[in-house]
Amino acid sequence: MLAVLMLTMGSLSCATRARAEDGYDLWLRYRLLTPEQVKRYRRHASELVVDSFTPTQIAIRKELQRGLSGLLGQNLRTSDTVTGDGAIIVGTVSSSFIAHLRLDTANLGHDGYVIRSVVADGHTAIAIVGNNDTGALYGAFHFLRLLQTGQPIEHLDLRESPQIKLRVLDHWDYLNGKVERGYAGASMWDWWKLPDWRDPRYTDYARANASIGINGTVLNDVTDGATILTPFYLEKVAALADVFRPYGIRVYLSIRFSAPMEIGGLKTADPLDSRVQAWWRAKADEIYKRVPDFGGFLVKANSEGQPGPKDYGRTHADGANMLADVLAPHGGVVMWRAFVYSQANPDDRAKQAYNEFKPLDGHFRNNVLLQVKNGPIDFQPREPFHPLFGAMPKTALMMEFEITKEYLGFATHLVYLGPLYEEVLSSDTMSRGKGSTVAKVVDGSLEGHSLTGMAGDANIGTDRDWCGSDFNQANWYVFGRMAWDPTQSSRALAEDWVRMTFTNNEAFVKSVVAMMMGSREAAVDYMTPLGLLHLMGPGHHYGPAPWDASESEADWRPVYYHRADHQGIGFDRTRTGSNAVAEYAPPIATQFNDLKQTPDQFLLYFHHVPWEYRMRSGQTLWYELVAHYTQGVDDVKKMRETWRHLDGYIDDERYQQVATFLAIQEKEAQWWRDACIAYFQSVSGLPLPVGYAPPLHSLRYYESLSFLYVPGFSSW
Ligand code: GCW
Repeated sequence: MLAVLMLTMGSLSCATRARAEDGYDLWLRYRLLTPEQVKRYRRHASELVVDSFTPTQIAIRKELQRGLSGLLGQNLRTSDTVTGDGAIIVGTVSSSFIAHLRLDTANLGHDGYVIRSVVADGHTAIAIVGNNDTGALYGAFHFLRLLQTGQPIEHLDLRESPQIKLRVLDHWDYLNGKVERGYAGASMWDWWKLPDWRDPRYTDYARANASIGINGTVLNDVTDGATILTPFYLEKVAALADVFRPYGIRVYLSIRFSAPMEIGGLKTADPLDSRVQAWWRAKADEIYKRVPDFGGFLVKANSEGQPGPKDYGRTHADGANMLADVLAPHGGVVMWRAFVYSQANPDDRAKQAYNEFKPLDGHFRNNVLLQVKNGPIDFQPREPFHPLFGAMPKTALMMEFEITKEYLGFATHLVYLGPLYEEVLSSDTMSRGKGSTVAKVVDGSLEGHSLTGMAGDANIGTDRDWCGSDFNQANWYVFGRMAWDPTQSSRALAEDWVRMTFTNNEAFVKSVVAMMMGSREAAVDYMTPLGLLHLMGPGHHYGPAPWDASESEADWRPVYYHRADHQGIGFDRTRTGSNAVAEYAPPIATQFNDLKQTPDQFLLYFHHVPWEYRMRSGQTLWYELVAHYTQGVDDVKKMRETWRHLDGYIDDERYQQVATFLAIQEKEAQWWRDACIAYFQSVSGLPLPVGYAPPLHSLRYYESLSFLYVPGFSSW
């Protein structure tokens, strides 16, 4: 009888555990560690010593208690003095209790922290000391991470401070609940029930962000309109800000430049008009009354149909500065987007943002950040770094990465973006000689800026797993960690994430990290190899459509970008072409201008190349193109194979979903390869290289596919 009961209990607890593994806990799972680890760590985690009761300190306590009780299976007692060996002491440099430990906390930096093994009142202890409360919170999460990833904690001497000041998620969420380019359900913000109902999910969102150092959130889409600035909504915004504040997260809003007309009854939004200025001043005052630590505004102006200062013959600087002036007295900033191009302008789209903004260098107020996408076009699987990095030394440039996989397979494709971020950040702009990396522009060290920032367009929604898939969580994670320190290795961050999200099992970690690290290159290969880009379906951006010319605007059409004809393929951006190369520092311009020196990965971005051109490999371009497309599909097959061997290492639910998503990815990779090869072959007129399988279907079949209600497309 007892045996039966135990069996039932066993399977029950198994079932409960399995049910809980729905991805909701992200990388903060805090599941019980192995018995050896528990034994090793428990000696250093017997009590929690705290001496302050600010909301952030309370959050720290809760997190440590939650984390340590989960990981070590024991509840921590809390006290205000050290009573024995193994205390964890948490506080800030300003606490007298901490001062007593005499730690070196000089120059810790805003939000920095130390984690040190110390002797306190004759007992061994670990001190987690922040420069301020938020720093202590970051330190607490770091400490938990050490345990989660199985690190030794016997002799700790860690010191960290963020290299970038504003580490921000941009939500492309509309007040109607939709998320532009969102593949993880609806908007998390339940505007209708706010401000009264504060979904506990908001707190978990804040915890997750704080655990990776994110300290800002833009709540609404850059094209959301002006309604968010009405009192009805500002009250709701204030409620969210209250939830996030203890976690060191400030709220920002996207604003519409024409708001004074839309909700203010004015006839103009001209930034030099005194009534317009007064309207914005009053609006800013009103916001700060409700949200004293409000971060500021994000603005998409004169871009893709949005209103802006140019409607009144003013410059982007006029517009940004007007807003900056009303925010400055409150300590707010303007994040002004450089994603600007105009269909009326026949010039190469890749050049337009540079042409528009470079002359404005030195014209922006010092609380303006110019938010520049990582590449000159639009978050494609691969682009060279944006030429504005390094070209505007007198302006604070912040990086904008896309975390949501608009162009990289939506929710289902496993594409780890760490290598993409790392590739861009480590690119050398050469603007001040060798070593002038994009990371150094963004962290302010190259040009001496103290206002610095990195934004990520979020991939978060109401899906139980937040991001639409387990592996998409890694992209949120790696964004936050890289925004903290843009020189980190995406491999090391992938490893942390795998350990925290799945298991510390070495075989599993090794295989999965390798799979993640290769996944972005695989996607580049099966979608847009050799410097191609923008080959996706119109509007919704789902699937391949290199033939498509249906979009109303030339530079929304794939044919604009690949320029394939009977002779060759690629966009000539050399000095004899559009001369986009000239926007890079001279050594880079010279390199990209020369077909022979251009790396294969950017070849067709900078050059129009004959199909029969001999590549470095000795093969023709046509051969290489087919080979890359095929390689991409083969890589996904290998990813599936890797995953097949990992059955049993983790819970069944997450395992099965990943397995199924990989199957979808393989199907869609094959589709991308076949559709692109079928199309390019119809243009090149060349036979398929020997040994390469023909597309599964005819070109006409691929061209006939059309899709309704694709997720993430706001125009349905
Ligand atoms: O990548 C494109 C997207 C748009 C987006 C725009 C932008 C917010 O397709 O959906 O709009 O960029 O960044 O402004």
